[in-house]
Amino acid sequence: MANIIKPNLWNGKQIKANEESVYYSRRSILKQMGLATGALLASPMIGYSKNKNQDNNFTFAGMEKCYPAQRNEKYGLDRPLTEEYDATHHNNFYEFISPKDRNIYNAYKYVDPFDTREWRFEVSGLANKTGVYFLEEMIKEFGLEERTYRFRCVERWSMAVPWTGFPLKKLVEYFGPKNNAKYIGMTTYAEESEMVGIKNQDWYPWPYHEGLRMDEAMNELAFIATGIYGKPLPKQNGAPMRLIVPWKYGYKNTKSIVRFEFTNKEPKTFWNSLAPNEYPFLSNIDPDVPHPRWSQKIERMIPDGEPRPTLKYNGYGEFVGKLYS
Ligand SMILES: Nc1nc2c(c(=O)[nH]1)N[C@H]1C(S)=C(S)[C@@H](COP(=O)(O)O)O[C@H]1N2
Ligand SMILES: [Mo]
Repeated sequence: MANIIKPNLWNGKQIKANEESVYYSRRSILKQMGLATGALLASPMIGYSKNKNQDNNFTFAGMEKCYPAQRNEKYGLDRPLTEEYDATHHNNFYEFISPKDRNIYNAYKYVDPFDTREWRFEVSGLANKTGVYFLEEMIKEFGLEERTYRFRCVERWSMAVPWTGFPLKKLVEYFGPKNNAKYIGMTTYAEESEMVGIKNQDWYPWPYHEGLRMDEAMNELAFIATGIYGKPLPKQNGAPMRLIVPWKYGYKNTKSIVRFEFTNKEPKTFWNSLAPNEYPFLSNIDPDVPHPRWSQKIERMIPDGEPRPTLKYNGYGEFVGKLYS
């Protein structure tokens, strides 16, 4: 809990791990530490203050030159792209559900307080490199490409969008999982003063958390998106970095990631802990495996609800089928 070292972006990749308190929710960090009260919060560990009067979006010098990134044509679509407006104004992001709004998909209306500047994330567990890292460094290290993927929510709505980002494989290899690392867990930012849904829905097991098997994370399709439609991600789509695994149901696609944890045990997941029989760990898209409360044979494209037959692995069997044989 000692001093915060103001990080120097280009001088050494790693900064003090105790800076994690800067981006974890006060609550969750206290929970992790087993503390009941906020006594510690007066300490300098939250001294890295952000000026709330500025534009609070993730950015860095030169970021505009990264977008739009070149499209990787290997990943084509069988349908037209969803309109940008629809993909960015119909979102599932429980951290931004307002009790005053009857439409739970209106996250875009509530994201302004979400501060994504100088985004950093923690890497922990069974890896050669651990600590706190800046997203800016990762973008510069890995470069960016664009991919068009289909996307399918378990509730049956679907879309087709161009994501910008880098393969998750690059990130995994950069941190170097140890031989006994069999899974990677991912955790979303959680700060109740910035996220109306956390403040008002305290029965959920915040922060949002998900995970993949290591062989899934290393599959060429698994992608960390930093952008959409040739621009940086809007907050409601999971700015500034989120997972995209297009052969799995939407809830596996963790938004606004602040931690990757390499483990030898299957990570617990947010929806699985709420309804284990409805949201299994793998959650691969499959028309022949109904959700306990509805069929998965058909999906409906936003915004008009045009029906399409659901495809096994969302049509990505040639890439991921071998993982499950
Ligand atoms: N942190 C977090 N990540 C999340 C969610 C969420 O509520 N919180 N919702 C998931 C679900 S159910 C879906 S369908 C997708 C929606 O992504 P989109 O809003 O970019 O379309 O995000 C997923 N990632
Ligand atoms: Mo979803």
